[in-house]
Amino acid sequence: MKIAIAIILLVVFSVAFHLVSPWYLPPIASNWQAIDDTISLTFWVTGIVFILVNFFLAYVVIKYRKGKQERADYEPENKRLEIILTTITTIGVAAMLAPGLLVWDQIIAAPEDSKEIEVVGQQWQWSFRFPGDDNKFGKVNNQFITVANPFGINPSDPAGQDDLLVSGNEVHMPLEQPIKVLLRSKDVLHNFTVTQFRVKMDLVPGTVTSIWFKPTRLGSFEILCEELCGIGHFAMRGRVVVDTPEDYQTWLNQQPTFAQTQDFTAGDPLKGQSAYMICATCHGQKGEGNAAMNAPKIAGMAPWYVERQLRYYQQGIRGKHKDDMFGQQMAPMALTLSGATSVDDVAAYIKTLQDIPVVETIQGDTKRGMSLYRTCGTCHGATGLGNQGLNAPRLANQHDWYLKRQLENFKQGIRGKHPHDVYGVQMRLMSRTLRDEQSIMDIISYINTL
Ligand code: HEC
Ligand code: HEC
Ligand SMILES: [Cu+2]
Repeated sequence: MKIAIAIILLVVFSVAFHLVSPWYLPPIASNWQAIDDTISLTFWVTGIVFILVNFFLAYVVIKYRKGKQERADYEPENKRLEIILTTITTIGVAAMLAPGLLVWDQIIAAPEDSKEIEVVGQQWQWSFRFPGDDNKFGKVNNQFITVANPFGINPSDPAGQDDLLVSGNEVHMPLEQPIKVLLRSKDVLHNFTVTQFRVKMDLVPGTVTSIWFKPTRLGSFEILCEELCGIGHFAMRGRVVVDTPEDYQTWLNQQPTFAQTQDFTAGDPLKGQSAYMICATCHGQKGEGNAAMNAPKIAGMAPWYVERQLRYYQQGIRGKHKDDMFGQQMAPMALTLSGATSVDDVAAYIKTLQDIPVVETIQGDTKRGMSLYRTCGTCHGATGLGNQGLNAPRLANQHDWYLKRQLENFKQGIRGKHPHDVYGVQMRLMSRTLRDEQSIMDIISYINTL
């Protein structure tokens, strides 16, 4: 009797839980209602079977309760029962799977008028390529991948010159336009998932996979990598912003073509030198940093990182948070660089500054820090020299009080929380792996040795 009651309660609780559970699909934002329908259908079929079979079991347990001495009949063959059960099961399974085949048929056939967008995955970020005016993607090959050509576009293919390149985890798409995404991986298996679009497809190194959808709702949706692709896997997130066609076109027009990214003219250090005068009041004549002014060392910093931070400060992506006391001092300074090339110029000047050793102020358990740093090294480099390909700046030979503050700021969401801070967000997620103050001290004491 107890068992029968337990089975009935199990069914009642399971059904009730399913009805009130908040963990259900988020509201759909694409044409794939058919996916939701097949999921519901599966729930209905398996749910009905679950309820019937368990109630039947409970019924049998109650009805045929007998004393301890009774023995059950042994009846291994029952042709009639077997035919009935096999037929019902077959119908149930077919009802569950056949509609899925019809949906799959639609999934693999992108409509004629789809726009193609290439999505490139790498440990642990997303980038995107549009075919440009000629509507044709340039040929790519991993052998062409360099820091200056991260997509690996063949420089001698004319079709590639006008390809529009979007690096930095956020892509825009027009509303009500069928999109076919071509998926390519530079290193290991990844998986492109946008829950609200109900799409999910692997990126396989060495081949191009694809999936299509039509965004049906304006908004900003998270791209997740749903393939365990290494230590930073959970930080491999991006965004799709669904725009009106006009907003989309405006955004697209701002993206650089491949030819433009190759036509990179470095800033002019001479012009940068005069702009640097004002920076020197806090960061020092030689860029050595100044603890009294809370200003980090900038000598030895890579131009790409300096440029990005200065633009972040200018655009209010960094240094805007109300608790970011020190960032708020820096932000107006970035705005003094107002000319079209001033940011590049000052970064070029900073590049000419000799690196100077810093003085340690933080003590911790260096050995523990070393094992904690292993994760960090996958992006920032084993010796902390930074990695442009992964957008991770140099950490070695930076003032330790500055590093500590940044880690705390990331942890508290003072830095890296702005919706457009696509690089900071990765670091914000990573900073959470440092549980407490002691871990921060230990890791920094190890970085001091690099
Ligand atoms: C009023 C003092 C002050 C002046 C002047 C100033 N900065 Fe800063 N700067 C700071 C402070 C403080 C920070 C650290 C902010 C933080 O802790 O988040 C900073 C941070 C930076 C960073 C980010 C470093 C990193 O590792 O992320 C860069 C790059 C930078 N400054 C460049 C410049 C340049 C270029 C100029 C001149 C145009 C300049 N700063 C002028 C105070 C100043
Ligand atoms: C997934 C790659 C990745 C990993 C792993 C990673 N970081 Fe970062 N880190 C970044 C990126 C990208 C930035 C630059 C963010 C920006 O541009 O605002 C950054 C910035 C930083 C900064 C700020 C530097 C400055 O000059 O302002 C510090 C400090 C830092 N990371 C420390 C660490 C530590 C410590 C770990 C290990 C717990 C770690 N990072 C792990 C990607 C990573
Ligand atoms: Cu991944």
